[in-house]
Amino acid sequence: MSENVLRIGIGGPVGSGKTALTEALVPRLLAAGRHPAVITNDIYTQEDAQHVRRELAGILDPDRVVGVETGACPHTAVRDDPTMNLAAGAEMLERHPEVDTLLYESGGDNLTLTFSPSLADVFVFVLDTSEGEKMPRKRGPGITESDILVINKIDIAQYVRTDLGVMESDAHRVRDGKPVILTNSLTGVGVDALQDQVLALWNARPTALSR
Ligand SMILES: Nc1nc2c(ncn2[C@@H]2O[C@H](COP(=O)(O)OP(=O)(O)OP(=O)(O)O)[C@@H](O)[C@H]2O)c(=O)[nH]1
Ligand SMILES: [Mg+2]
Repeated sequence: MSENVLRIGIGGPVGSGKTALTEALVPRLLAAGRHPAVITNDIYTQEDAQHVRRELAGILDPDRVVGVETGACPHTAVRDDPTMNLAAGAEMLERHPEVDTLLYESGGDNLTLTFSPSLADVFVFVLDTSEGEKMPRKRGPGITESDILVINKIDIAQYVRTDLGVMESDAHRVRDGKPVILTNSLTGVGVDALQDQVLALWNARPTALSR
């Protein structure tokens, strides 16, 4: 895999908004002059890949969206043995050599999920406000160690009695200064900031020249 292909891993609990965030990021990446492709993971179906193709119709070539059916525990496929996902990424780049950004969405999973560094350069973990304001305090490697923690669905915090201020400050506390970004994936609030942060981390990576 070329060192010049940015691979973004998007993980997090079931339903937190990983697909919605992916769909919000792609048009922004295109506007920034990048050439993205999307690889979704679901255990038994192509549900998320179909959603992305539908949602991005006319924006992203449907052939640049692939669904990996993991058939088993979804975090295994992005953490312990990412072979299927590495192969899906390699096939995508073979079919579309212009692609310079791969977005990997993991299957929804629990707090133990992480991305293998062999699969993702930037690991984004997505929580949402409806999971409760206690989530950052529950920790887990996605929350504490991901490159960027997203707190999504900020628009509904008020309806589920989540104090966003508490959730955000707890998130900062457990992450020792690593970035935390608040988003509404459906309206795009916070998604520009997320893209900026992803690209800043990517641009600051050690390259072959500096190693
Ligand atoms: N109000 C609100 N709803 C959201 C937001 N982001 C996503 N949703 C909704 O939340 C539901 C789940 O979103 P998805 O993007 O499918 O979540 P996911 O994390 O990809 O789900 P899995 O892949 O099944 O784990 C959908 O009905 C979305 O429309 C948000 O920021 N605000
Ligand atoms: Mg999804």
